[in-house]
Amino acid sequence: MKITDVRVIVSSPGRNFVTLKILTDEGIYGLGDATVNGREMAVAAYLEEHVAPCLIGRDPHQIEDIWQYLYKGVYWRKGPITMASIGAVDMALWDIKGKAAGLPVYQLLGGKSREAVTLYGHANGSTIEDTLDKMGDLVKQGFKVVRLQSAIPGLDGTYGVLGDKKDYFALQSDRPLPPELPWSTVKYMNMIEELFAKARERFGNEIGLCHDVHSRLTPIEAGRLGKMLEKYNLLFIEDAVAAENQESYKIIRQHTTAPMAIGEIYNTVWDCKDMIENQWIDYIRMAATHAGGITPMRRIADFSAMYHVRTAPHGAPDLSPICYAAHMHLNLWAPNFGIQEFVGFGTEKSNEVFKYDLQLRDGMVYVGDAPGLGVDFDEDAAARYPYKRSYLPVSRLEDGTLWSW
Ligand code: EZ4
Ligand code: CO
Repeated sequence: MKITDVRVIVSSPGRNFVTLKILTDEGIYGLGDATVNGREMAVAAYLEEHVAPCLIGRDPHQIEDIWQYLYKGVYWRKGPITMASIGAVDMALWDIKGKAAGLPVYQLLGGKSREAVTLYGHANGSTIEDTLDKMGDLVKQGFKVVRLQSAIPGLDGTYGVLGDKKDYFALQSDRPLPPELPWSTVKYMNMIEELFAKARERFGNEIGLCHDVHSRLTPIEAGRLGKMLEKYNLLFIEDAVAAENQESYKIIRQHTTAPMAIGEIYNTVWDCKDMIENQWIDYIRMAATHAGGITPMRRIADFSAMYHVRTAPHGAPDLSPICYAAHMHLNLWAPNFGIQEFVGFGTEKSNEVFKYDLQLRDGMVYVGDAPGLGVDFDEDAAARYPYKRSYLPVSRLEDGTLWSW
């Protein structure tokens, strides 16, 4: 089999997606997701100008060699643009191999370790009561784990809380530049315990709870947060601290037994190797798109398993359904799978473009038996939704200092 064409399609069915389609001389094609939110055209150019020409004529079955060629064979290793480009190629090649073999990708990885994939849903509210009402809706739908985020009194607009807006995309409205949102660690620390205390009061001790801090704290503040929330038994606290310095998590561990999760913006295992092998974290949250595809996600899962770290892949709406499907195959296989983030199966618009064979039942996803990744992409539908420049918000302290988003 030979690769005959490589197409890069940037579309915006609700939000921007960079989709890679690799075609072969046998009529089989594979799909990959290369979306890097806010920097979509950089990945598209990297793929079109620098990667596509190197793929034409190659045997798509040689997934490992092509991965090494695009990683080690390039002077510039790592980084989100490079790794998302490699990630899309890798996903598309696993898709092709599955279709050629007539098997879903989870079978190629080693088969099912479980019947379905457990999800956590998002409850984001403008008050604690509102957040808990939203949690109630998810519990009614059968979710066993819910992530809670609530607006902070005295701060206008808080991470995860979008008011009447559906997503960060809508938040930009007529100003196509990054929206700005305020942050105060003092105000946050003063309110956060009540959210989890009331959640346990109302929903009891069985339901799983998660929380995303979005890298707003220092290590010692995160230690204090962990201690404060320990008695509410969270499944994990996510991104308590940005960890360019991985030793930050050592400090957190010295102060709390609250489980820690991190990884959604990591590009290679080198970003989290110390945290994993020192057992400073409990869940690794990397995404197939941003970590360089299914091949390294599989390696990271195995490496993590040796250190009691479980997988909890990122599931934001800016990962396309192709990445989501890749996660579902990895999640069905990984012996140390923990949980999958879930914010819904796309929007009406994105569902015109992407077709997939996944069923949601009682807070779990059941994966169909279609060969490959089981996703299809309608190029004509995508053409109806052209790229639109967009950014995530930035966050600032109340005095204007730029803070972590
Ligand atoms: O920050 O959607 O865990 N999930 C998240 C998401 C992401 C945004 C951008 O990818 O942190 O809310
Ligand atoms: Co997150």
